[in-house]
Amino acid sequence: MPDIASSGSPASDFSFSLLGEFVRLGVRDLVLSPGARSQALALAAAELERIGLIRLHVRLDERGAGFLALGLAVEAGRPALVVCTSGTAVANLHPAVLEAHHSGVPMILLTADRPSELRGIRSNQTTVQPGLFGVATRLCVDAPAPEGAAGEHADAIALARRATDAATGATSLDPGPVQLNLAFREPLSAPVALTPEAISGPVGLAESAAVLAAPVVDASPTEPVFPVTGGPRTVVIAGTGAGPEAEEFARTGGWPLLAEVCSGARFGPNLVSAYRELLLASDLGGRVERAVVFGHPTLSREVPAMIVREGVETIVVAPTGTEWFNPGNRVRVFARAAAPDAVAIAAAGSPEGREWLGRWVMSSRHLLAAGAARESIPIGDRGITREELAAMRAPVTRPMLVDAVWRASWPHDRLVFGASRLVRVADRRVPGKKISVHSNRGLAGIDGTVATAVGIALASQTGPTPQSTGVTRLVVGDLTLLHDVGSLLLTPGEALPRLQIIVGNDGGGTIFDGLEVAASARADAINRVLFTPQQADVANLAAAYGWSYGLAATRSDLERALTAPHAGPSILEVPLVR
Ligand SMILES: Cc1ncc(C[n+]2csc(CCOP(=O)(O)OP(=O)(O)O)c2C)c(N)n1
Ligand SMILES: [Mg+2]
Repeated sequence: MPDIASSGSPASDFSFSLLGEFVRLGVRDLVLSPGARSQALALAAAELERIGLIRLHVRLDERGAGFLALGLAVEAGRPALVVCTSGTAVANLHPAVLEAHHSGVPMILLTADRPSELRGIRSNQTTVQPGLFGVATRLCVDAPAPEGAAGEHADAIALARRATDAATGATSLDPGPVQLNLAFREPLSAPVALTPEAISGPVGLAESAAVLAAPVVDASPTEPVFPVTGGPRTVVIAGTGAGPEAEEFARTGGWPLLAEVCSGARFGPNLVSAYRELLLASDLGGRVERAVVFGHPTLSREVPAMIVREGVETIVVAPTGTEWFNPGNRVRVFARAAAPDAVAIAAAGSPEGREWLGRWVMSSRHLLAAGAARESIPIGDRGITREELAAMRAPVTRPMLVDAVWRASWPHDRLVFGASRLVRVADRRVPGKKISVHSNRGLAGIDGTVATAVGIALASQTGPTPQSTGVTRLVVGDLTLLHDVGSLLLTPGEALPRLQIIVGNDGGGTIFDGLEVAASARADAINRVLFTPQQADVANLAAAYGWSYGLAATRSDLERALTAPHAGPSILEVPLVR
């Protein structure tokens, strides 16, 4: 790339060098919130968008911007850049940084700051930004203000490379957030017009299919594959992030697969969907001698309870990350990868092996069939029966809602769950299906959920080879939607996400009704400080933000709205009884 240090503003020259190198390294999305201190980065980003080298997403609220970057990275498998100004703007990125830290999602923050002479003297909009995110960043660099000195172009390139390596876990096997805190001095920017050739080197968006197909994230473990031998009565647990490896492992070893709904492994012949009930059954869960865990299980108490039980040996497998799932500090083996050995594969075909697997799988199917029968519609053989009509007009229940969404979702779609109740209802009952499901389970916050889903939708539907031709559906509770309502604010002129938000509106946080204390404490106190009632008008919110809106009070409304969603962003409100 030619040195374009010619604008008259070292801030702008440095910004072009830095962003240009990120583009060359394969970064495609940049999320930006407005501010004066970050103007050089912002204007460079606008120019790169103009010549087709990046997709720019402008968001007013930095908290939503951070989660949008998280969603983009979850879907694309490579980091998005986040640009913001100095002061509280930076602090608003903290929730997304924590979620990315705990779920191992790459993210690169470019936080603009005052130069050293303006720090610590009560100058406006100035705080201590380096290190603000503590241990949550893989790398934090406080870069001094560029002055136009020789070598700054090379410095910018080196900085982009270091940041990308650290965020993707290229050498550390620990992907996560990176903060480049960038000081800028006046003149804060100067106009620059680029041609695509100015950012020479490999790729623009139009010719970048090969780069898009090969994510920057390289999660291949360097350690050997741990051999899991046959013998003990084994179950395979798949939590968030487990992916298809867990399914393959369970199938090869002939072991039951207890896969959470957002594990990416909820499919295949060995699947045990109703794992929570069965872990409590003495003749199944009670007889487990060994658990092999993939991903991060968070949706049940039964899984950690089994792992801490006397007589259960646990192996935890995670290709990346430095903090290991380890309930009660009882895990014996931690491995980057694992495979059943020859003894295990032979044992899988033995009568004992087949009996063990068969009992789990059949028991789960029976439980699921019983649950489905309770929600099913009786079909008459002579036209539409009165029962059918009544069933179609019945109010929507939570099981009905998650069943209908699950049925409507296909591999070309994306499904996202908010934290709270509905993800747990789904986890207990939906059968196997090889579809893409995401939930922010790093910290299971109810914040940033709308923005995360927008990011997943946008990343899945754009680029020269879109990964999804379908819709993204987000299933959330009312409080979770309201918490991130600001992320409904989209920017005119930007691509619209094909996103259907399905909000189960029960007027507050009904998950807390399940707490033990709800049975003993005063009902009005539980209401006031845990349930926290809300009466927001979702239809008017949708209208205010320009989202199309629908109400599904009955099963027939619901089925119709799910099979023919609006082409752009839409909200489907589903009233639920508390
Ligand atoms: C940022 C954040 N604040 C608070 C919580 C605690 N919390 C968990 S669920 C919940 C209520 C969610 O209510 P809603 O979205 O309506 O779902 P429901 O349980 O009613 O289905 C809250 C406040 C959290 N997980 N994250
Ligand atoms: Mg609710």
